[in-house]
Amino acid sequence: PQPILLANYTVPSYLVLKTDLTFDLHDDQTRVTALLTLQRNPQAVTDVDSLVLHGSELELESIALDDRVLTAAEYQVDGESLTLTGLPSQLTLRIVTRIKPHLNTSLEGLYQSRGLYCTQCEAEGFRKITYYPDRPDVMSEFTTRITADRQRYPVLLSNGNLVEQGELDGGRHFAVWHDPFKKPAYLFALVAGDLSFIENHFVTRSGRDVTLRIYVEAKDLDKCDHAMDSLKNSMHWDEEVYGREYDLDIFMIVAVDDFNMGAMENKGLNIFNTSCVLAKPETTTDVGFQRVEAVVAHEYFHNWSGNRVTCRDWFQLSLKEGFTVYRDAEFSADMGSRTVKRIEDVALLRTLQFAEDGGPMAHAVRPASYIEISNFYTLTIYEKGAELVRMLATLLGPEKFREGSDLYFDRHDGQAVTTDDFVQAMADVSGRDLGQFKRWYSQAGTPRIEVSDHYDEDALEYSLTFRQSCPPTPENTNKQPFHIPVKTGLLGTAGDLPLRLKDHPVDTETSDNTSIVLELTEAEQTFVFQQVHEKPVPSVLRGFSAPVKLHYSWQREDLITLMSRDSDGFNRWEASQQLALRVLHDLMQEASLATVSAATEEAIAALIDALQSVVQDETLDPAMVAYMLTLPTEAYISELATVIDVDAIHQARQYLQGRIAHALKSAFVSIYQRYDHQQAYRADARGIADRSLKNTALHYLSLLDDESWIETCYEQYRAASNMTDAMAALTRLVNTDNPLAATLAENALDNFYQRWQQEPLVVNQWFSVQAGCNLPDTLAQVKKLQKHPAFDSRNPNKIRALIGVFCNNNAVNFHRLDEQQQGQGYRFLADEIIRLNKQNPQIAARLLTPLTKWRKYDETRQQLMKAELQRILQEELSRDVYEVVSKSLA
Ligand code: B3K
Ligand code: ZN
Repeated sequence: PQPILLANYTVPSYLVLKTDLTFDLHDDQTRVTALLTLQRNPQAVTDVDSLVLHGSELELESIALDDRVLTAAEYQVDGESLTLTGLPSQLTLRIVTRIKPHLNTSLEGLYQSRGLYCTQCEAEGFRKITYYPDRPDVMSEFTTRITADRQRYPVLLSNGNLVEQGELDGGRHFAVWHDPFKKPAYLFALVAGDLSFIENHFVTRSGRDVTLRIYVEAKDLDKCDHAMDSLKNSMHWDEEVYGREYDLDIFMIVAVDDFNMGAMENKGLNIFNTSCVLAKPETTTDVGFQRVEAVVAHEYFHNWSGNRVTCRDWFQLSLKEGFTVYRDAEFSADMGSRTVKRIEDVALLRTLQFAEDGGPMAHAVRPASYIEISNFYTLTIYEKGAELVRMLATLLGPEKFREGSDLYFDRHDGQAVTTDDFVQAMADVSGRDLGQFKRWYSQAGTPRIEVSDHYDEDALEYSLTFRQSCPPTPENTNKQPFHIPVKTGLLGTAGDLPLRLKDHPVDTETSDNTSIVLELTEAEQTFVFQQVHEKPVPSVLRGFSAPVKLHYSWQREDLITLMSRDSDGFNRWEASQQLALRVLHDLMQEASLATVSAATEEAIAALIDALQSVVQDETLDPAMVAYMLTLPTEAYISELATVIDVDAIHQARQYLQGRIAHALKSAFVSIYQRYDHQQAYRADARGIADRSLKNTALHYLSLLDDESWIETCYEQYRAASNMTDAMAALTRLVNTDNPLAATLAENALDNFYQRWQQEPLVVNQWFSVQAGCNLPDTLAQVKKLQKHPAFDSRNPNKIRALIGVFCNNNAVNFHRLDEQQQGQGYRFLADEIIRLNKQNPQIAARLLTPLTKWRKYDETRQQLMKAELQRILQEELSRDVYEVVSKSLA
C-alpha cells in the first residue's frame, strides 16, 4: 500500500449539493439508493470533468447519469473507487448498491450489533455504504429514507429532523430524516432496531426547545440518567464558556454494544459504545462515571468543533479532536476538581502519548503522511493536540482565547478547514506572531528541557536557564526550537515569592505576580528575576503548561518543599512523583532488596516522612492525597527508562509499596476506619475523592503480612453497594499472593459472575480484573477465559477487557521470560492479531501497540518480539495492520 501525502492535497472536482439516500433493510441484504446532485467545483484548479467516487465491498446494481442508466463501458470501477469522465458541470447520479450488514465484522460502514442496525462512517466508512466522494471537504445536505420490518425495527433514525414516517405493505414501515446542515459523509448515521429511550428537554439560551433522547435496549433504561445529566451540563457549559448553542430540534444518543471506539459525533445522532453511556452505582466504577461524563461532553462539543466547522482532509484530524479534547477536559475540570483532572490527563499523556512520540509510530499532530487513517486516531492527535490548544490558551489568556474561538467559529462556519486556520484566528485576535508556535503541529517528538539556575546573593538576582532539544523521530531528524510556555513560580521559606523579571515588565493584568509564563523560543534562554531576597526553590512548568520532559536537579529537600507548599497543586503532586521516582531508581540499582544500602534507606525514610505529612495535611483534597500516596505506575517508570527492566521495575515498586504500608500503617488504618461505609453513593468530586483515598488506604493495608486485611477486603467486596468499592476490594484479593486471598478471590470471582452475568459491561470488568493479575499463570487463565461462554471474540469491548488488559496493563506477565513461558505473551498476542486482521482490522492494528515498543527492551525480549512482528508480516495483511507492523520493523 502507498502512503497518502498531505502535500498532494487538491480540492474536490465536484461538489455534492444534495444527497438523497434510501435504505431498504432486508435480512439478507440492504439496498442503498443514492441520488446525488452534483456541481463542478468553481474552486477546482483545472477545468476537470472527471469524478472519483470512493466505494469498497459494494455490489453495484446500477448507476444512472441524469436518469440515463450507464453501461459498464462508461465508467471504471476497481476495489476502491468508481471513476466517471466527460461529465457536464451540473448533473445528477442515481446509484444503486447492495451491501451485507449482517456479514460486516469490521464494524465500519453499516453493520449489525445484537440485531440492531447501526453505522460508523468516520473516517472512511461511508464508502462501504455507497459510491460517494468520501472526503471531509465534500459537504452536502442529506435526506435519508429508511424502510424496514415494522415489528423488528420499530425505531428508524438518521441525522437531523424527522420529516415523515408511515406504514408500508408487507409489515414494513418507513421514516424520512432531513438534516438542514451541510455535512461530510463521515458524519452520516443510521440506526434501526428495537430500542427504548429516555427523554428530556433543554431550552437553549435563545429560547429554543431541544428534545434530548438516549436510546438503549429496554434492559438498560435504568442506566441512562448520568449520561442525560452530563448532556444537559455540557449543553449549558458550551453556551456559557464558548457561546455555542445547539442547532437542531432534537439531539439523540444511541448505545450499541459492538463499537470500535468510545463514541461518534454524527450530526444530531451520536452513536456510543454502551461503555460510554450506561452507568449506575451498582454496575459502574467512578472511573466509568467520569468516562461517561467526558465522552458525552466530547461528542456533544463536536457539534461545533468538528461538525459546524470540520476538517479539510484527515491530516487536519487534530483540528477537531485536539480542540474537542481540550474543551471536554476543561468541562470535566469545571464539573469536578481542576487539579485532579489535570493530574489524570498529564499522567495519561506522559505515559502513553510520550511513549508513542518516542516510538516507531511517532507522528506530528498534523501528520505529513499516512497509509491508513484509522491508525491516526492516536494519543498524539487527541491528547497532544489538546495540549497545543491549551498552550495557545495559556499564551493568549482566557479573554483573547475566547475571542479567537469566536472568530474561528464565525469565520469558518459551514467550512472544512485546517489547523493553520485555527491558529490564524488566534493570531488575528491577539496580534501575536504564532508562526513558530506552528512547529508544534508539524514536528513530532517530545521536547526535552534542561533547567539550570544560579542565585547571586549580592545582586539579589536569581536566574533560570532553559535549554531545549527534541530527539529525532521517524519522519524528522532535525528539529527547530519550539515556542514553549513555561509557567513558573519561585518558592521562598514563607511561600510563593513576588516575581520581578528583568527586562520583562510583568503584565499585572494577566499575572498574579507569583506565577509567570516564561516563553521559550530559542535553543537556550536565560531569565533573570530581581530583588530575590533568598535562594528560592523553582516551581517550573506549573499545571504542566507544555507537553515536554523537564529536567532539573532538585535537591531532595526542594522536592519536599514543593510537595508541602507549592501554590500549584499540580506541581505538589509532581514533586511527590519525582521524589518517589528517585527512590525507585535507587532500589532498582540495589543488588538485592533483602538488604538495602544505607543511602537508599535514607531516601526511603525521607519519602515516608514526606508522605506522612501529606496524609496529615487537612487542607489537601482527599483525591490529591490519594494521588500523592500512589507511586508512579510501572508504565510511567518504563516510559522514562532507556531500557525497560520489566522485573526490576515491578519488584522495586512492590517493595516500596510494602515499606510505605508498614511505615504509615496507623494512618491508613485511621483513613479506612473513619470512612463512612454506609454513606450513599454520589458520583461527584467529593464522593469520588473519598472513595479513592479510602481504597488507596485499603490497598496499602492489604500489602501488610496480616490476613485480617485480606478478610477486610473480602468484607468490603461482599458489603459493597457500589462497583468502585467492590472492584477495589476484588482487585486486591486477586493480586495478593497468599492462600487465604486465593480462596477468597475465587469465591468472590464466582459470586461476581453469578451476580452479573446478564450485564455485559460488568462481565468485562470481571475479565479485566483477572487479565490484570500480576501473579504467575495469568496467561493460562486468560486463554481459559477466551473459551468462557461470556467471551465474544468479535466484540471489541471484550477483546480490550481480556486481551488488551493482559498485553498492556500486565507487564510482568506479558513479558515473562522464565523457561516455560518465554515469549508466550508475545506469541499469544500475535496469534490474536493474525485472527483479527481479517475480522476487524482497526482493532487488530490497535492491539499491536505493545509489540511496537520492542526496541525499548533487553536483547532477548527484542528478538522474541521482533520475531512475532515478522511472523505477522508474512500474512496477507489489511492496510491497518500492515502500516503498524512495517513501520515498527523499519
Ligand atoms: N470522531 C470519533 C472517532 C472516530 C474514529 C474512527 N476510526 C470519536 C471522537 O473522537 O469523538
Ligand atoms: Zn472526538
